[in-house]
Amino acid sequence: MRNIFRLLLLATVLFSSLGTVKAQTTAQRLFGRLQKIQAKGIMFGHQDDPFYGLTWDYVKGRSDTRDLTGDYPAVMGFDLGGIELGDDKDLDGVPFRLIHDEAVAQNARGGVVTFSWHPRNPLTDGNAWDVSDSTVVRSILPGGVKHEKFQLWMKRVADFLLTLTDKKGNKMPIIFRPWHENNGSWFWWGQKLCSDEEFKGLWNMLQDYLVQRGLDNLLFCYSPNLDGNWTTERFLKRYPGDDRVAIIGEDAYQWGTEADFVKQTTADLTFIKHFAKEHNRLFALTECGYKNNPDSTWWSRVLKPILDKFGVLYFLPWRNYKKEYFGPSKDEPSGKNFLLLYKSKNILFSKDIRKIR
Ligand code: BMA
Repeated sequence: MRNIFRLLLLATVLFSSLGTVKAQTTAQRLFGRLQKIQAKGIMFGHQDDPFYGLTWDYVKGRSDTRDLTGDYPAVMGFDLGGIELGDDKDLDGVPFRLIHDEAVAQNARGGVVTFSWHPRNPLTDGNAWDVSDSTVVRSILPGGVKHEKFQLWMKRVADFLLTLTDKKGNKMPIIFRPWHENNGSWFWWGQKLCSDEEFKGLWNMLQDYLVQRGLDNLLFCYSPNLDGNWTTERFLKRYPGDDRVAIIGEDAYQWGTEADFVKQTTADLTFIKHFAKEHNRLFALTECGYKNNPDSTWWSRVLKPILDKFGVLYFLPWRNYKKEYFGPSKDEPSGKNFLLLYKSKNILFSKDIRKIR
């Protein structure tokens, strides 16, 4: 009798867990996969990696990361800035057709894809950095003068994201990272440009719209900028909520001294790691780098200890634009030093994660 009960119990547990697996969305599956990856190590990511590098532009299959290490980044970052206007190219001149193709290719090779969005200013028609007016967010929320206009902008984002499918036609998993660096005041959605309530309204309006368009493949990432002084109270003021955010990011560049960078990044990641653990979220260095890297030992001496100390999910140096590059390359002095990271067992590239499903 007891055995029958045990069997029944087992069957119920099995059945319900299978049911859960089946009901999982693409985004939830990605979350599970990322948890497994994080247990293995730290993914290297790079913005705009397959489009251009320090000495080349638009050579199919080429990548500064691959030229240097022999492998593609585990994570590739792309931007949607410009899609809202129906442009053919993003704000950095990359054709959306290519962004589509490379995002699909990265997914097909078992890599991870993340999208940010630097939309233009819907009120002034300036760019994302136009902070001349502090009523922009209000103007696009329900009842605002630009609400209708912004609906169209969101529609164009959704239309593009819906084209990103795997070869079976299923929507591919994407880490979506809107309204980044919102604790700074250099984007029209920044700290001094809207109230806490307006910011949350903005976040929710976009997220709800995309979900309602059937985009259940987006894992939302909330990524403020380097702060150095987070408190839970202040962080929660604009945090959209555990039901809305899967990954907490940190954009942390070394703009000033090495000591400041290490101190502030350490303080922030101490806070974020603790917060993420308590809230069962993942956390990552969603943007990072040292512009035109003047320190040929920066990767292994400055950044690597921080990565190791906190075990972030990934770190993503920004693009290798010739005038302003952040990622590694064989054509610049710190490239050799980056190879130490490549050779480290815990730093993961494309081939290291493709079998982790
Ligand atoms: C910034 C710079 C800009 C670029 C923007 C969006 O950090 O790299 O040149 O337009 O990111 O990629």
